[in-house]
Amino acid sequence: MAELTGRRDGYSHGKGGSMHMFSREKNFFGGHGIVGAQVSLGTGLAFANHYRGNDRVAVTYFGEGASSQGQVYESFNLAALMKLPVLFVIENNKYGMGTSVERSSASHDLSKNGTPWGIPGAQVDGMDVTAVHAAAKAAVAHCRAGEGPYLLEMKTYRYRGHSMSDPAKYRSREEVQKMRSERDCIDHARQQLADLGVEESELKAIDDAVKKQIQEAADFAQASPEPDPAELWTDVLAEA
Ligand SMILES: Cc1ncc(C[n+]2csc(CCOP(=O)(O)OP(=O)(O)O)c2C)c(N)n1
Ligand SMILES: [Mg+2]
Repeated sequence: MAELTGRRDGYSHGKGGSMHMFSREKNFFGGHGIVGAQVSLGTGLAFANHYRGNDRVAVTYFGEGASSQGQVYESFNLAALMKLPVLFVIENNKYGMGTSVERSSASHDLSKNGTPWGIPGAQVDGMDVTAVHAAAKAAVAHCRAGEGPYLLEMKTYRYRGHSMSDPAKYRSREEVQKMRSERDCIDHARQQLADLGVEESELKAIDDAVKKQIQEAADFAQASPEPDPAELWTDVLAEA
């Protein structure tokens, strides 16, 4: 939250914003302002893990819009060629910033986009947390066993535009409302827990704890000062 609001206590000291949420300590290597570029970075991280001989798997997330970018396929080639431990996750929420996947991609089953390189893939109901967990577990096991990359296409949805500059005119209000009322992933998880016998009061306690955590993060961010102008050029370039 501090990074999002450009504060000194943010992960990148408030100078990166949403595109540079980065925590070396948590092995979280952030997003990227260039759509699709995080896929090659994630593949590079997988190469580092492969080279070091550890058992880590790099997970790289990208949208269905990003999935048509050229460097995604350069990354697929290298990952398959070198059998790198990388899990590619396409978050197919049906829309990019200006148009639908049907209008922007000639491929209609994105889980098969790695086929020319022999990268196995699966489509997953991304609105069902248990389905996501099961698919991710199997895919990570594949990567960790030295079998090379794996591709998961998570079928999901986003209720808002990509950003404030996306008026989301590519779909109807009714479509959004229908997804919200019939397919919401949190409502679905709540129902799954209720079916397992979890009490309403326990669900409310989870909700309250989450709200408290978010409020604390927002308060922390707002209490943090903005970066000192003297910091403008620090942490921008690493001399090797
Ligand atoms: C190379 C490049 N082209 C265009 C943009 C502008 N842009 C930012 S996000 C976005 C749409 C991305 O769509 P998708 O990958 O489906 O992501 P979603 O917002 O749906 O998660 C575009 C075109 C960019 N940041 N980088
Ligand atoms: Mg999208």
